[in-house]
Amino acid sequence: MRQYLFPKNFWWGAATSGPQSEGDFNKSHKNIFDYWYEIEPEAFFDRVGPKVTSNFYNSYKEDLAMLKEIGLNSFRTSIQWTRFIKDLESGEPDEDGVRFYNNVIDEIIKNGMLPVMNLHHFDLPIELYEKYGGWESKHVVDLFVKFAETAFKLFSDRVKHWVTFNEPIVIVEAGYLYQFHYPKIVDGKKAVQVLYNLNLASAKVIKKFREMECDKKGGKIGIILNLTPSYPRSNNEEDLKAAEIADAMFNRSFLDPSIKGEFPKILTDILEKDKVIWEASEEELSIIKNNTIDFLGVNYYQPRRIKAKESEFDESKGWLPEKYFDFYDMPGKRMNPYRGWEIYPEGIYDIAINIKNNYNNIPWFVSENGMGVEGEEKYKNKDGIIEDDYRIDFIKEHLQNLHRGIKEGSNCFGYHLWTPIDCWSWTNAYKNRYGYISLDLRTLKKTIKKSGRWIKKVSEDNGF
Ligand code: BGP
Repeated sequence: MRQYLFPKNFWWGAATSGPQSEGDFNKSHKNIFDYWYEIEPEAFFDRVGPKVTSNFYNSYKEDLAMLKEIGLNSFRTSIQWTRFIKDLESGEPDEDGVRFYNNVIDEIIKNGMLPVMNLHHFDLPIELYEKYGGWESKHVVDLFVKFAETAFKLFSDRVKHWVTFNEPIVIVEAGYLYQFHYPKIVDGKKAVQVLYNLNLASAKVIKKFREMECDKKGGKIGIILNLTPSYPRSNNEEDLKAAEIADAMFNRSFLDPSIKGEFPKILTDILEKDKVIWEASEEELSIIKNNTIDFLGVNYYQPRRIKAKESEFDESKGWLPEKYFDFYDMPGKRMNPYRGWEIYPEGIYDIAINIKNNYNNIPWFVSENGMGVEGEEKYKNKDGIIEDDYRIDFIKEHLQNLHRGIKEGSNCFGYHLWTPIDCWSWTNAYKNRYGYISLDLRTLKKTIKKSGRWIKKVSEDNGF
């Protein structure tokens, strides 16, 4: 008997991105990761760069057939700006890019899956960074809208679920605060402008989508945010306040404008007081106000533990969000030691209830969740299949918490694992594997793991 039955038409799927799966074959431009790997290969685990990744450019047919084989009914990937657009200024498409994405979309549909197409997954063309400062520039915002327009024109007849950005806060954090991604700048003021420009870009793309009447033809558009519920160390007032500010900075800074059309006041008050507020015009703010999303994707991996500041903020690096809180290393927390992320399945329930109570119960889905594990080879059985019971348990625990949220009325319509086939990860390259399907880096052979067989049954039964 199924103990956890999910709503009708639930999305059982998985997500990847263009830069992490396709390889750089035939691309007309380089993105910031292609470039960064060229100048600093040692920044990537085992010096493996984004050149081949999972070879999806060449093997998309076989790969998508495998996704069907494990019972998935929906699949997200992203259209690479650097592959799809030939002229970045005019938005004119690249012939081979058009051919490739047309084939991919057709093939997803042919295999009985719903295509979910994302327009940006950290993969800014390097030229736009060098010429204009990338997302620091509002001209780049407008070029992104042109790219989106070309994509809607060519694919919106078949693609009905669009996403403007994947995890835009990561562009801010990794590129402008904590140096995880190129350009590895530490500049709070720039970070704040980038945060605003990304919100503006998302709203402008949504505006374009509606002007082109993609919505009238059954299309829906959303954004994917990595939500990290911010839990205070204690219930004392200082810890609560610190957690509230961290939540406004890392979650509500995109959640509120995307759904309510407005930035949280607690955040804008701080940025104004500290004189680092973004440059914005009335017209832009009204675009943000009037072009909110149809659905939300939530990537959930880990919570954020916060405490009140314990030491004086060091002003020497200029303004940073940590002026208002410290990250809290909670003793005894359960960890994924390979990725260094806390495992806290209850977080997904809290997210479900937060969306229900504070965000008009907007339709949403889990757009990424998953467990990256190093050295999975050692779990191979005699038939060469990886027995990843730890992944099955991880997914089950998260689904149980999600189910509880849905039972209490949260409007969640799907669960996508990161990722269908082991794929390349930013600086970690192929260190940690996340897939339902394994990839042999040497031969590029793909093999379904135990979790892949398991999810097929879950998808067929719509629960477990
Ligand atoms: C998310 C990204 C994905 C993916 C995933 C796993 O933040 O949207 O692109 O990479 O995390 O994380 P990582 O690859 O860093 O281990």
